[in-house]
Amino acid sequence: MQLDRATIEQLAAHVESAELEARDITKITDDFPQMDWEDAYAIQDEIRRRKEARGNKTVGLKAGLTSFAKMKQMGVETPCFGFVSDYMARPDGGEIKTSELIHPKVEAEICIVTKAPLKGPGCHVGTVMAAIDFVLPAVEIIDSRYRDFKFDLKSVIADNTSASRFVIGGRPRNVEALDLRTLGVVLEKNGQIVAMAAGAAVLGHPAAAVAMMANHLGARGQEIPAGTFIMTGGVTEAIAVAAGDSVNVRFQDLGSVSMRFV
Ligand code: OOG
Ligand code: MG
Repeated sequence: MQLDRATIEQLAAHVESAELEARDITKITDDFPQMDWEDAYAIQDEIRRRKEARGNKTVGLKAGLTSFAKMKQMGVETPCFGFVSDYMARPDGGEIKTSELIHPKVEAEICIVTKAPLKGPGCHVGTVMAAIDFVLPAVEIIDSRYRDFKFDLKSVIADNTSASRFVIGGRPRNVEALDLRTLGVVLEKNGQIVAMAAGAAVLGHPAAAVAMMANHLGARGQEIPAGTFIMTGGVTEAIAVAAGDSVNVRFQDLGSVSMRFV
C-alpha cells in the first residue's frame, strides 16, 4: 500500500459524498498517482464500512468490466469487483430518478445466487456451477462519479465500480435448465434495440466472472458466503440514459427486466 489510513478514509469520504450528492469529481489518481491496487480496494472497503455503519445492508457483489465490449468502451483490460447496497435496489417496471444520479448508463447482466460458499484460490467454472442455487436477470444502472465517465481502473475500483442502482426482474431458473454461454440478451431503449449479446461475452462464460471474483477475494482472505447475489457484469457496452427513457431487456429463458427514467 502507498497511502496511509487517514488518506484512505479521506478519499472514501470524498468519493462516497460525490455519490450521495450526485455530483462529479476528478479522478482520484490525478491527485494520488502513486495509489496501488490495494489502496483502491481499501478505499472501496472503507466506503462499504461507511454505508454499513449508517445502516445500509450490503445485498450483493458485482463483477465489472468482464465483457470485451465493456473493456473496450472504458479502455481497460482487467475486470474489477464491487458491491451493491440495499438502497440501490429498485423494483422491476419501476421508476429511476435521474435527479439522484450524475450521468447514468444501463447494463444487462446475468446474475446468480449461490447455495454454497466459494473460496479462492483455485475456483473455476466447475466450482462455481456446483455452487449456483439459481440464475436470474438484472439491469445495473452504473453512474461513475468521475467527470465525463472517464477513469482508470484504480479510480473506478475506489468508486465501488460505479455501482448506483440495480433492478432484478424476470424469473429465476435452475442453472441445469440453461446454457449460460448461448443465453441471448437484447437491450431495448424506447422500443429500439440498442445492444445485444450472449452470455459468453462475459469472459467466455458468466461463471468465469464469479470464479475470478472468488479468487480475487480469496487472495484477500475473504470468501463468498452461500446465499450471495452476484452480478456477473454487463454483457454489452453500457447505454447512456436520461429522464424520459424507457429500458427493457429481454433475457432468453429468464424473462425481461424494465424500468423508466424520470
Ligand atoms: C465500471 C463498472 C462496470 C460492468 O458490469 O461492466 C460494470 C464502469 O464501467 O463504470 O459494472
Ligand atoms: Mg455492471
